[in-house]
Amino acid sequence: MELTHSGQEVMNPDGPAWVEELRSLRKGQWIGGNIHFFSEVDSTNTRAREWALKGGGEGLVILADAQSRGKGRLGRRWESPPGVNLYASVLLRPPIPAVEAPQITTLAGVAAARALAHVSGLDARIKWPNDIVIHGRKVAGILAEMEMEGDRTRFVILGIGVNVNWEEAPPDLKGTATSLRIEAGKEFPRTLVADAIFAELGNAYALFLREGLSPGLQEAWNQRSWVNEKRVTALWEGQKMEGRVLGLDRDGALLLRDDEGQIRRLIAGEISLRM
Ligand code: BT5
Repeated sequence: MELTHSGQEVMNPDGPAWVEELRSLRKGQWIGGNIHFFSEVDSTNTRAREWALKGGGEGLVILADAQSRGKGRLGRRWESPPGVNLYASVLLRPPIPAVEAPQITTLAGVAAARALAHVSGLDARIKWPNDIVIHGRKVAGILAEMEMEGDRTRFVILGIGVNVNWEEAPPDLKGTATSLRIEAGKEFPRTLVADAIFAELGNAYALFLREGLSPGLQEAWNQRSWVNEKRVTALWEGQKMEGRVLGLDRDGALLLRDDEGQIRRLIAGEISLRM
């Protein structure tokens, strides 16, 4: 569905019943204890960044019913129709070096996959680096945008989009996108999906702050990975390589064994499965 950008941003201080319910579930909690809701916004990440620059506190959430310019990575678009899905951005202020900030995507992947599996009973998995897939199709995407201060992380805006009750994906995404509803054949309350994601995120983030990308978190990621053991083509900075995925290493890089038996580390980029 294409949303026409009205040029108007509709801030809704109370929000519909599902948002009110979410607020009461998250009351006093780290992630989502403070939720700003918009019926329509350009991008929750953009709004969250503005709050961050104005001194917003850690755990602040910007939530929207629809986005007119939902963002994916590298200038891509995130389809964000009203009334069905979840679009949320969480403000985090981890006291970590900037080089470690990409690890936030790793912990968010674990949290989102766990939450979606828990709520739906479906086998939600992480497709490196930032997709959550069910039966190989994308049900959620993560966009972590960070702001640096010297070599430290000033803040991270963690955006999560989940296709919850989409009846069907638009034609161009039909083969690659799905929703909880499509996979389970029933609707799910957005309140519960959001609550589960914020709760899992709080747990994974707390562990990360204590121990960094610990063996426990690495193991949790590997267990939920969709790509481990699979043959993939990886693209990074115009370079292409093929190999079998071994899993995530201690720094959050993906390890591949290429056809010559060499172990390669991928720290960014895209992978696609080879059938
Ligand atoms: C992502 O980018 O997967 C990150 C998506 C993050 C969206 C959230 S919503 C809340 C917050 N506010 C924002 O503005 N963004 C975040 P990437 O890996 O670049 O994937 C984008 C690609 O996924 C597109 O080029 C499409 O092919 C596909 N796509 C677009 N919309 C989709 C959807 N709703 N479901 C599944 N796939 C989609």
